[in-house]
Amino acid sequence: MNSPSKKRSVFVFNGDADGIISQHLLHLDGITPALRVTGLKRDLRLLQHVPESLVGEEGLDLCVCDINLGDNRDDLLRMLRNPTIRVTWYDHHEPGEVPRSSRFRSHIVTARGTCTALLVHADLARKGSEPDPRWAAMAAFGDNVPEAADALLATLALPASEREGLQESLREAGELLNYNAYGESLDDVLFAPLHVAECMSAFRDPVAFLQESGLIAPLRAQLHEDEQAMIGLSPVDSRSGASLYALPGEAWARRLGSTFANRVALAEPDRAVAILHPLHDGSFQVSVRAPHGRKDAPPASALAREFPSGGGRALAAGINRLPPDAVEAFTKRFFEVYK
Ligand SMILES: [Mn+2]
Repeated sequence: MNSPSKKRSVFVFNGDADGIISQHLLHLDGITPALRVTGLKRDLRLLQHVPESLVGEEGLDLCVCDINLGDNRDDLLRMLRNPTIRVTWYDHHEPGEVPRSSRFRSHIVTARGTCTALLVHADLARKGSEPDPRWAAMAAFGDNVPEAADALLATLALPASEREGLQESLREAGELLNYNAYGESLDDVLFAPLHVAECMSAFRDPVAFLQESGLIAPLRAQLHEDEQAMIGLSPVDSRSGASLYALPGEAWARRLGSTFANRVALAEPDRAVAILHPLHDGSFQVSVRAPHGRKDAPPASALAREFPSGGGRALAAGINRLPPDAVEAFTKRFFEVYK
């Protein structure tokens, strides 16, 4: 347990399963934050929302979970200039250069197969706390690292039948909380991530949370409905090496857009996939998936970077904002690159 401190704490975290559960583990370990700051998956710069007025004379402990340091570096450096602020950062995204300060502690591991809640869990365990592994397992399922989740659950030494049941409910909950963080604005999601975190704060037992929070059944129903809508989608243009999809401007499509991209990419390993997600201002967010079954395929990130606000990784990349008058140019390049 943390020793009682007069310092105020603020939790800043990604609004998906991993972010919410990471800060919950810190809360269960004895920290009650004066403020929680979170958002949807697409809200990358969360540190800017910590009000300077919170930094009282006793100082401030900032715990940041599952958000990228690189996207928040300016705000972090500004805060570290205040000698009463201490920052602890847990994350698994590529951070870029990490600031050096005696008041900055980072637990950032970018290796595959981990997620932030696993890092928090390990840190607490190392300090002698006994965090419940079922929470971090739920987060790991949500972040799509099921091997790590299974490994954590194996430490519980449950009878096989019981473990399988637990695995299934934690997997579903992790995936549902993750799904709940996707959208363009809070109007798109069933529960604001802040509400999810506040609900969760009352539960020490993850199974009680699943059964009693009232969050899981409505999310399950909405996901089912969204998936029904998704089944009817076909590409607007499909050629031998690539398929292009345009999603409708509806809330379900904003929630399921990236799930859809991954699903199509998995189903068609020899074909590149691009998906246009319409945004409220008339422009498009674009997801690009390179054909993972073709070793010689050009990286999706190279194509994405040909356009402003584009970037990503070799297999999965994107353009944050493609103006409507650039759609034609993008389509042309996409089918040229992936012939
Ligand atoms: Mn994560």
